[in-house]
This record gives sequence, C-alpha cells and structure tokens, in this order.
Amino acid sequence: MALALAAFAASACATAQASTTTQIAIRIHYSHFEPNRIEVPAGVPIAFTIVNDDPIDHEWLIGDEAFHNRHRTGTEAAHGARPDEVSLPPMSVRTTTLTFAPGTYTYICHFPGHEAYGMVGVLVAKG
Ligand SMILES: [Cu+2]
Repeated sequence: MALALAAFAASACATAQASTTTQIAIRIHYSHFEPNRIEVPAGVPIAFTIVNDDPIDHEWLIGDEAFHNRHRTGTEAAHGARPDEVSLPPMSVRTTTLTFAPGTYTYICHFPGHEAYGMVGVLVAKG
C-alpha cells in the first residue's frame, strides 16, 4: 500500500503541469502515516485525502520546523480552520488542499506521545 502510494506520488510529479491538481492519499493506521514520505511538485495545488482508520483521535499538521515547535508546546486541542492543520476523529476522512514552496516539510501528529511513537512523515516539494 505504501509503495503503491509512493509510486503514484512520483508519477503525479512528472505529469503535474500548470493548474493540474495533484491528488495524494494518506492513511493513518496503528498510529502511523502511510506513506510516511511523499514527493510533490512545488507551486501547484496538492489535494490531500487523509483517512483515519484508527479508533482514536489523530491530527495531521504539516509545516516547517518552526511550525512544529509551536505545536509541540501548543494547547489547541482541535484544528480545522487552517488547511495545514487537520483534526481527524476516529474512523474519519478529511480533505485539505495546500500549495507548497520548494522545500522539505514534515507532517506530524502532536497528540501526546504520538510523534515519539512514529507519527511523522516527510513531504518534499520539488520546484
Ligand atoms: Cu496521532
């Protein structure tokens, strides 16, 4: 599953031109993100569909190191108003669309203990 998604992301990278929206599917299962590494083209909208298959709450927050440092010490229990902060109740599906500048970003669940358990992924936006 993770391999297939990674291959899809790679092929989408080659075909995404101009206004094409790239679709990325992320599954949360046993408190891990699948896939945990994604490459996307920079400068075009990336539409994420995130599926929480677990019976517990998770969140999907994507950004740079400064962004995550804020969230590690943050007190917000729920997200939803910002496209880079997605709250995922048990067995839920959420969609969000983001456009990235070239660079490397991480997506992390900042619920207590989840990052340490391995709820971390890397997204590389190639310009
Ligand atoms: Cu989590």
